[in-house]
Amino acid sequence: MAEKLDTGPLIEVLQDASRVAVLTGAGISAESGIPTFRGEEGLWKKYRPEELATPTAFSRDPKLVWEWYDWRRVIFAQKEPNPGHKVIARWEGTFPTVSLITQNIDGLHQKAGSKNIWELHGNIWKVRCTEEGTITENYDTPLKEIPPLCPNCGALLRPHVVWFGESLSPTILQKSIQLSSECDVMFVIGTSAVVQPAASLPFEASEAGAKIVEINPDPTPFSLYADFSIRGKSGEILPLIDEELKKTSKA
Ligand code: BV8
Repeated sequence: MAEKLDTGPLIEVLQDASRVAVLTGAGISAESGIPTFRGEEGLWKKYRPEELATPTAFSRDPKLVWEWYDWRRVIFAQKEPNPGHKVIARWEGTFPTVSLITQNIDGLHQKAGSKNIWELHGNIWKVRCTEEGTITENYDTPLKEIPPLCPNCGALLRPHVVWFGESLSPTILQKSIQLSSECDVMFVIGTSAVVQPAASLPFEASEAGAKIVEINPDPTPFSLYADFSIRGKSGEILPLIDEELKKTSKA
C-alpha cells in the first residue's frame, strides 16, 4: 500500500512550508508495540476509560488506577521510537519550525529526539503530589509502592496526565491552538480524532488556511476535511515522504 503512494502534490506543498505543526495520537506509537486506545487490542478493550482515566476513579480506588498506569509504564519502558517518531524528530532540522502537539503520554517522541513538544494530555513518566502539586519525574518500572506517596508530605501521588473530565493546562492548550492557527501545514497522525479539545486543532488549522495531511490506516471523522488523507501506517508513510523530501532542495 505505502509503496504506491504518489507524494508529488504533497512534496510541492511541503517545499514551500516553513511552519509545520504535527498532531499525534496513539497510532504513531502502534508500530512501537504500544496498544492504541480504540484498536482491536486497544487499552480500553481491557479497561474502560470511565473506570480508570478519571478523577472519580482515582479518588474511589487510587490503587486500581495506579495498577493500570504501572502496567502501562512497564510496557512503555520496553518500547522504542519507530521510524515515524524519528522522521518527525529529524524534521525539526528540515523545516524552519516544527511544532509537535501530542495526545500521547508515552514519552516516545522525546526518546526519538523531538524537542519542540506540547503534551496535551501530560506524561506517564511524571507524577504529581495531590497535596503540594509538585511535579517530579519517576521512571521506576514497576513502581516501588502502589499507590506511590509523596516523599515530602506523604500524600498520594497521581500520574501527571489529563483525565476525562479534567481540563487541559490552559497554557499548553492556548499555545497548541495558536500553533495550529499559524502553521502552513498540519500533519494529523494516528488519531481517531474523537477526544476533545485535541480533535478540534486540525479544524483550527484548516480554517486558518493550513494544508492538512492525515496519516492513518483507517478513515476518521476528520478525513473528509484533510487536503491529503493518506491511508497507511505512519511508520511506513513518514519515511516515504521524508525520502521524497530529501530529493528536493528541502533536504
Ligand atoms: C475536557 C490521558 C473540559 C490519560 C487521555 C463528558 C464529561 C466530561 C468530559 C466530556 C464529556 N463528553 C465529552 C467530554 C470531553 C472529553 C472527550 O473528548 N471525551 C470523548 C471520549 C468524547 N474530553 C475531556 O474530558 C478532556 N477535557 O474536555 O475538559 C471539561 C472539563 C470538565 C467537564 C467537561 C469538559 C480531557 C481529555 C483527555 C483524556 N485523556 N489520555 C491516559 O492516557 O491514561 S485521552 C486518550 O485518548 C489519549 O490521550 C489518546 O491520545 C486520546 C485519543 O485517542 P487516540 O490517540 O486518537 O487513540 P485511538 O486509539 O482512539 O486512535 C488511534 C488511531 O491511530 C486510530 O485512528 C487508528 O486507526 C490509528 N492507527 C493505528 N495504527 C496506526 C495508526 N495510525 C498511524 N499509523 C499506525 N501504525
